[in-house]
Amino acid sequence: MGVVNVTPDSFFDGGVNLDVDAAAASARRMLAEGAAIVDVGGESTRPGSAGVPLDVELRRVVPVLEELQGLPVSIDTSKAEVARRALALGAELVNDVTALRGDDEMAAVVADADAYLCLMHMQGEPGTMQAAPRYHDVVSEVAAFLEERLRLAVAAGIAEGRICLDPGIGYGKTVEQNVELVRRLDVLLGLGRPVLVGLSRKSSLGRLLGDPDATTGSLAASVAAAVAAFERGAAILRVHDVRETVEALTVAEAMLA
Ligand code: HH2
Repeated sequence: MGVVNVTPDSFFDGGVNLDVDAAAASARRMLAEGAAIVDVGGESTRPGSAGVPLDVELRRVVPVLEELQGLPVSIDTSKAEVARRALALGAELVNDVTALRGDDEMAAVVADADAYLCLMHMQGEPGTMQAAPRYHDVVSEVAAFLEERLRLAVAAGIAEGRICLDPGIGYGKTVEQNVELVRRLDVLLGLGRPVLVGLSRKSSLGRLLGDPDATTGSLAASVAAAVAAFERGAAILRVHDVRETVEALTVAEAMLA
């Protein structure tokens, strides 16, 4: 899954794809480089972010989605109206980082469209989530949360076979907790759904390399993280650097499968 943020402030590609033509070109390039789908988003949820109003998010993503009609697209949003418009324009998957907690109408929008859905774990809210992440056992708590959200989604009429689960790397978690979630990914796989992991360029990678103030991670660190998550069973890797990740995963798959 290639990342296309139509935002001025995303933590890694902020501003790069704010222009419609640039965003569409990035998406097409990622698909040509081997991405199975591109994840278009109009709101940053990086630590400390405040969110954007509906009209701003729509203004950012709708023209890009219009350009990408006919191509495999995912919409990264927690707003039902954004999801509705995106699905009408051909998006296939709704990537909701709030796991249906952000908008009461989201479940019905996904169910009515028979769309794919990604449910992600987050402790707290983007504005404050990194202040003091707290868990008794991060892996079992994330698994319990995702199991509960999966049940709720299915009860709302979304086909279980259309749902994937995501531990939410960096969303209210320390570096150690993020590492633990990947190391013990088998627990999440035990829920019986494909698991999506997004480690690409995240600050935890820079911090693992020894910079306690890192806000991003390097390309090499991101590729290593994708391979590690793949080896632990992740089915979908959400990445900014598609070509390099596809190359690494192709070799890893040949040797690890
Ligand atoms: N991470 C980001 C955004 N959306 N969605 C899922 N399912 N999983 C993730 O790990 C995930 C996500 C953050 O990355 P990015 O989109 O590059 O940054 P920003 O939120 O600043 O736009």
